[in-house]
Amino acid sequence: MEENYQPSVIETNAQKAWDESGVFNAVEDTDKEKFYCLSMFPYPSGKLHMGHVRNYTIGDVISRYQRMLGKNVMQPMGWDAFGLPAENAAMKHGVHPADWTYENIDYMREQLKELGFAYDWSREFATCDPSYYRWEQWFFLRLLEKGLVYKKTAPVNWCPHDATVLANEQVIDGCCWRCDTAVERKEISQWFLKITAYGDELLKDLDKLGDWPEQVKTMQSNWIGRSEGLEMDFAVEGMDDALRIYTTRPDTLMGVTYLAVAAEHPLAKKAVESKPELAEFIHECKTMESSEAAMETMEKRGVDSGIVAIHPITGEKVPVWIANFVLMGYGTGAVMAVPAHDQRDYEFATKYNIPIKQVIHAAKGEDDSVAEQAFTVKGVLKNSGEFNDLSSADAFNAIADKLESQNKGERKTNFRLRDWGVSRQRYWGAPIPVIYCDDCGTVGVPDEQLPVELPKDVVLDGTSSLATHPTFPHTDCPVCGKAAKRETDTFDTFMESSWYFARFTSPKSDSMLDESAKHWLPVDQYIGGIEHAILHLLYARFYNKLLRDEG
Ligand code: ANZ
Ligand code: ZN
Repeated sequence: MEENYQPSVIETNAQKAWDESGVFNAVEDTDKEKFYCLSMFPYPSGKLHMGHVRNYTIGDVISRYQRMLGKNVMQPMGWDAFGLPAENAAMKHGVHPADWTYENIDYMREQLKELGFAYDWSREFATCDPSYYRWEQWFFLRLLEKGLVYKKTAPVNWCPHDATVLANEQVIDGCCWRCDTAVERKEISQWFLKITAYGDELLKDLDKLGDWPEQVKTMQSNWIGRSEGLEMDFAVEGMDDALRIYTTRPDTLMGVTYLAVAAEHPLAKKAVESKPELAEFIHECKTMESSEAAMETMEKRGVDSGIVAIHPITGEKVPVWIANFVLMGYGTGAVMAVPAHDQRDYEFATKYNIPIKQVIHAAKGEDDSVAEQAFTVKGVLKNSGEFNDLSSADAFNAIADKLESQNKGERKTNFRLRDWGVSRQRYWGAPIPVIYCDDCGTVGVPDEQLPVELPKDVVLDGTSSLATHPTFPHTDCPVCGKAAKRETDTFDTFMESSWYFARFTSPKSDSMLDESAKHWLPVDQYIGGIEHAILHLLYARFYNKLLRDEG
């Protein structure tokens, strides 16, 4: 026996013995309570950093503790292996993204082994393995059949010089990272997953997550952002179609002094026909940053469209403005503006000299003046004719009932949550398994042709993608056999990380998941960073429900 502890000798020997005996390989055992301990799998960036060591040590300590309690512990490890850094490294060092990725995996696996973590390495996989992403493609096709995925145009960052789409990380101060050309917003057709169809359930089921940190549940709840309101129609002078708006405060209806529509709203396009000078403002809005953070702080601007709407109760004329603070992607892309009771509408009205009409007063005599700012809390109605003296809550119902009975509106629940855009115009990702045929339209790749493998022979110069590959886009239509085109977008890498937790239960299965999933799921303890509180954990919860509904 050595006098001093010699890690390189003792640990190497112990780790070799663990490896050979597979001591940490989890075997299903119905006599013991199972414990599935999962640490967020790493992106194989090159080498472990101390953040990894910290996170994985916590997971390993918990696993050890649970094992000592007599439980049958499963602690797997794998690699979140698709994504942009591999393409950047490929360009910088002239190595193929696949080679770069798998080399990094080999290196980092050794590091994790040297740290002595008790992983079940027999379950290891990388998400860039075709044997993994084929099931992601297969599952996407099931969702396509169910109508839970669809295509629509959405804006991307576009470099006109390189003629390429840029990821957000590739836009530096509004310019292309490669050539410094000003980046434009361009609308292209992309795939979406209908997460909004599960919005109610994702919100409600937060209550079932007893052990999740409150902070995470609150963040998810705010992100989902459920709101109950009313859609209502304002007739438009000289037009057949009414303008439909969405409001959460129908009680303020009698205080409306203007309407506002998004620059992309059809009515804005109509307005340009008779007022060409509006075109410039509309164009400016389109190139503007549309992130929510930017929306909050930017200067509120607008132009009077010249179009006049009719108030559904008083019959008064109400001007329609085009405003940069109205988002086309939320509600109906049009709002009724009540400057007395909404701060944004207030600032806008003050700036453009639009009247401010107060219709809500404080219930208990607090200061409810609108001389300097909007009065935004609920209260009692005044200046509202037949609705005077009702509380905001009662007025909501009275006004909703009245408009519903006249077919001028309907109650509507909205979510701040948007459908999940999963298309990426990048090379290093899982191909989206769809074929476009001139005669048959959009056709899913038949199951027996999966996986649609990512071709390896690409030249990576920062502008290339599957779309510029010499052969990949060309195929035959699976329905009629004529020449057809493949989809050349790849999946957002969150698609892989949304279900890897389940695949670890059946890593070698020749179906997406097998009976083992029933044994090991749910994950009993998940360990990772708070930066994943919303997107990753919300997508994973969504996928869990999708998997359930697919049986
Ligand atoms: C009139 C009103 C009066 C409003 C008032 C608020 C206060 P949440 O809770 O997030 O659903 N809105 C509706 N669609 C919009 C869009 N596409 N872009 C920007 N704003 C939009 O917010 C709903 C409220 O946000 C709606 O209720 C609408 O303004 C605005 F005293 O209508 B409100
Ligand atoms: Zn066809």
